[in-house]
Amino acid sequence: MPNLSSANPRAAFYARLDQQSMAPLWESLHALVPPRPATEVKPSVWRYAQMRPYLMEAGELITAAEAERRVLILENEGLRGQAAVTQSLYAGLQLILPGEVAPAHRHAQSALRLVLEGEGAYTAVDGERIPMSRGDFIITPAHTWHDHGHDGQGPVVWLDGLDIPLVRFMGAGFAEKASDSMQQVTKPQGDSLARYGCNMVPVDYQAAPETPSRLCHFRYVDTRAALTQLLRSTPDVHTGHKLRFVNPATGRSPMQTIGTYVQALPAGFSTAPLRSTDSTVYCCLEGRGLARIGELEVAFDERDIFVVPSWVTVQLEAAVECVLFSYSDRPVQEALGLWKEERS
Ligand code: GTQ
Repeated sequence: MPNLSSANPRAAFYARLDQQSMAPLWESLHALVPPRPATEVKPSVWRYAQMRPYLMEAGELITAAEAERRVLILENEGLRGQAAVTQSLYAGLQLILPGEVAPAHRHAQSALRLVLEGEGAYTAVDGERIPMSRGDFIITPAHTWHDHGHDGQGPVVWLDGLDIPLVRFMGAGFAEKASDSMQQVTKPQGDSLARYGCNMVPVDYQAAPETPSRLCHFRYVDTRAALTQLLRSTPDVHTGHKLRFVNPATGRSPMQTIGTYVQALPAGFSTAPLRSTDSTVYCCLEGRGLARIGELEVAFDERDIFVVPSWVTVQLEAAVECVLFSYSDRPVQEALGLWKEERS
């Protein structure tokens, strides 16, 4: 046996440090404090036409009740095994079939649903059933009771976006199942939209800045009407016509941990290069085009989902008029003074 300690005194020292659960910073300093964001997230795309048959197969193998949530997770190839689509966020496709119930539960994780296919399903949030139509964006804020059901015809599919990796990182997750699988309906349909979603709030309502949104339903009819109007004006060079969703009572993100956005791009429009520190998940709601994500060129079509990693330059080209929904951890980064963007 060579005498390790005299041949390589540092290696021997490192081995002894390892025994003490310690490590020398100087071997990893530049990886730990990189000159620019060095994310493991890979630019990636999931095509709806390719995913849909798997989802329908899942529908034959397990019921929503048995699964609790019948979801296929979209895993970033740089983060396999972590149920993560970016470092901080999760994405999945959820299927519910007529007559099914995904039973009521609540958790610390915030969730968004973006309805991609079908009609007649609902998400019940804190006693109010929110009907799901294609393109609708629905949130279940942290700790709110929610179940999903379907009284209509045909499969309903939506994109789930949650802050599962972030909450896991923080070690802050709690979850609880309700004793009844369906919540008691305590409010008429449309109640929260009327109270909080029409440029008004109840007369004595005061929302603290961190209060989760009481408006949980952002209807595509309303979103699309706004975008249709914006499409008559000049688009921003870098973002086209891009809006962020807000809790109307505070002007802040409807969820503290997930920022949500929608943008319209006129036919033939190309955005100028942009990069930002928030890895972002995009879902094409209308149209088709090309996303240049760093070196990668991703053709996208309706319902396709793609990821732009932190600090990788993105350019979007609309072959026809496009509407893109997106979500990221930007509100978290902003709250912590970390968010940066560069427009070229
Ligand atoms: O619908 O409550 O995709 O709790 C993952 C975890 C959906 C949900 C997911 C969840 C849900």
